[in-house]
Amino acid sequence: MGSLSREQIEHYREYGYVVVPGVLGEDEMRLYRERARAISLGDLPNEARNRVVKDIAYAKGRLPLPEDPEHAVWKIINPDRFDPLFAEALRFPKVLDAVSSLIGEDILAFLLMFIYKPPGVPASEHPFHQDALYFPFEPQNQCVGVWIPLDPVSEENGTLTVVPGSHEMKVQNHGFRDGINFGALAAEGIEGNAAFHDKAISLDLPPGDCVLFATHMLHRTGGNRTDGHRRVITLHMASARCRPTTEHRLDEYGFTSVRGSTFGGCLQPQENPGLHLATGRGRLMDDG
Ligand SMILES: O=C(O)CCC(=O)C(=O)O
Repeated sequence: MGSLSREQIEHYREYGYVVVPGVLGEDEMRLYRERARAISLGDLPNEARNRVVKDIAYAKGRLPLPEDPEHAVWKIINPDRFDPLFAEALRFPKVLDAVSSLIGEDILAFLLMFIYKPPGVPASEHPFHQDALYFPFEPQNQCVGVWIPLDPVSEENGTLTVVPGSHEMKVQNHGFRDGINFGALAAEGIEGNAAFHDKAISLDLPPGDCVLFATHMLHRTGGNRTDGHRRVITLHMASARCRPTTEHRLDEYGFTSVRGSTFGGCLQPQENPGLHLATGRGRLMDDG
C-alpha cells in the first residue's frame, strides 16, 4: 500500500516535496560511491564514455584540471544502462515503497543519474527549474523525482533547494545561462528573482535520506564551497498509466518497469536502452 504516513503524503501534496529518512544504509552507499569513482576514472564500456560529463568549468578549460579526475566530474548519465550495481538503484525497496504511496503500485523508473558537485567550485550551480519541462508524457502529477544524497548535504556544498508550493505553478519558460552546465536550463523570471530565492528552503540532510518531489516544483542546487564531495543519486518514477504526449525522444528515456504492471497506450518499458547519447539541443535526457 505504500510506506508514507498520511502526514508525509499531505506534506507532499501541499508543498510539492517530502523527505523520507534512511532509505539507504552506509554499506550500500559506500558501494555506490566506490563504483561511481571507478566509472569516473574510466572503468566503463567505450560506448558509454560520453555519459561521464565534466563540469563546464573544467570542460571549457576555465579551471585547470584537478589532480584527482573524479573531482572534475559533474555527472554520470544512466549508469544503470551499463553497470549492474547501478541497475539495482532503479529499485531501492524503500524508495519504491514510498513512491507507491504517491503514484500507486504500477511504476516505471527512468533517468537515473549520479551527480557530483565538484569540490571548491562555487560557480557550479544548477539554476531554478522544473523537471516537467523535459518529460513528454502526462499527467505530470503522476511522476515523482527522487534525490538521494550520499554525503551530508547543506547550503555549503550544494544541497537541494526547493520552493514549497511551487508545484502548483505551470511549467515556465526556461533558457540557457552563460557559465552553467549544458542543459541545466534556468526558469526565466524565477532564477535571480528575490521573491523566489527568499521563499526557498535549502534541505540539510544526512546521507541516505531521500527527497521525493513533484516535477512542477521549482528547485535548484548551489555550488560546492567545501573541499569534499557532494554526491547524489537521482532518478524519476512515473505511473505506468502515464501517456506519451509525443513519440519523439521517448526512446531516450529507457523506461524500466520496476513494480506492478504496464498498460497498452501508456508509457512502455524499453529492453536494453542504448548507450548512444544524442548531442546538441535535441539532447534532453540528461537535462532533468
Ligand atoms: O543535484 C543536483 O545537482 C541537481 C539535481 C537537479 O536539480 C536535477 O537533476 O534536476
